[in-house]
Amino acid sequence: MKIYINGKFCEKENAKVSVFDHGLLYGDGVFEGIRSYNRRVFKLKEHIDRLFESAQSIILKIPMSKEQIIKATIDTLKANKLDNAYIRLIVTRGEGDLGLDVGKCYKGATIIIIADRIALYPEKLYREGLTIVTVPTVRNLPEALNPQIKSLNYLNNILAKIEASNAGYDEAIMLDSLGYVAECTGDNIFVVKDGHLYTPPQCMGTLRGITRDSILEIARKNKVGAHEHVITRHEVYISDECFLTGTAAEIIPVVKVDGRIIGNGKPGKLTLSLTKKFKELTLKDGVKY
Ligand code: PXG
Repeated sequence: MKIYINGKFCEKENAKVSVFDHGLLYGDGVFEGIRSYNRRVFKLKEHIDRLFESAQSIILKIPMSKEQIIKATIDTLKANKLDNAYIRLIVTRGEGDLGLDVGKCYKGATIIIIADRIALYPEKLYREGLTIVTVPTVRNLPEALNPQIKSLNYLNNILAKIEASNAGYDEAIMLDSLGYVAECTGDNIFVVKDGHLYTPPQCMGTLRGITRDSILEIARKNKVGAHEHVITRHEVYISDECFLTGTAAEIIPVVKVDGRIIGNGKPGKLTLSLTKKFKELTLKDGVKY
């Protein structure tokens, strides 16, 4: 496996960054998770735009243009001869002295691109559906660390994931500080009620997921009512269908929430038809390499 680090490719065993990198010391940096299907990178522009927005928000200068990052991503896919891949793009504040002052990172940002395969959940869960549980850890407050920033500090989500696992569930529902449903630990959440689709708006605790936006677009194109609306736990419990979306997870059905069976306890009809349409889109859309 060839890993891209600051303009050079190295083998996995040699792909190392300094212990003084502020990405490690402080979680100071940003990232994207991107997928390619059949030699096409899905929503590449959207991911690169979001990477630069995350960087802008934390005043991190990426020492490459968007076009250069896109080329480096494609080069990494080609170097690894991967037709279908999960791409992890990481930009850290870089190597520096100890201390929070970003001025100590005298070498500039570290840019890493990994292209590999990924299976976020076992295959069985895509067929049978996930069980999810509301956890005590609430999603980061936007006025503290805005969830729109895909920062290298994922402790908020990791704690929620641990709580879900400890409770014997596959995934966690994280609430925002007002008690509304925000998202899961690495996925957005959707519910279906009376043929309409609902997902939380991007304010408060919800990342504006790129898969989420694709699903909203597919639904609207197919004349399904698709709404970005605050959702309470009650509305999840009484939904006809529920599913999660994310680049890594793609679309995965949910069949049990906080002990309540959703619908008939099986992946829902609209969930399955949106999954099919999403798969079709991934095969014909995207930047060819
Ligand atoms: N919410 C959060 C908190 C995420 O991190 C999503 C939703 C889905 O967004 P997209 O744009 O992918 O549809 C994410 C996605 C990884 C990794 O290790 C990345 C994510 C989730 C889980 C793992 O690269 N990000």
